Amino acid sequence: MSNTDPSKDDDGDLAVEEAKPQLKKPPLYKVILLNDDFTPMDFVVEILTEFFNMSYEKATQVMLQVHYEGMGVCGTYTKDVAETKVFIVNDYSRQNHHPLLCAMEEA
Ligand code: TYC
Repeated sequence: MSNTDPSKDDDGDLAVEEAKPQLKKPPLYKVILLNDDFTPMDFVVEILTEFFNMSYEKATQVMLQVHYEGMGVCGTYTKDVAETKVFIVNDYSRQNHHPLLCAMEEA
């Protein structure tokens, strides 16, 4: 009888099982904008075109989604890039005295 099960290997040698590859994709994060009653629509469109490389049309669509539905996704990034985008957008909004809130959540 042939013996192919390594755990029943009885020849006195050490049975070595091949390790599974440990290559996991890094988690991704959605960068989101939240609605408020005070930030001008034009400013939100500027944020989306300048910091998220959207066309004027796409930026207007996303801005209106945030305005009517409460939140919208600006893009999906690795953790470091998402954190940097959130920081830059919130910093730029405060510099311009707008309460616009940008945040991130795991995708
Ligand atoms: N609701 C704002 C207004 O009526 C516009 C707005 C849109 C604000 C998107 C924030 O993330 C936002 N001026």
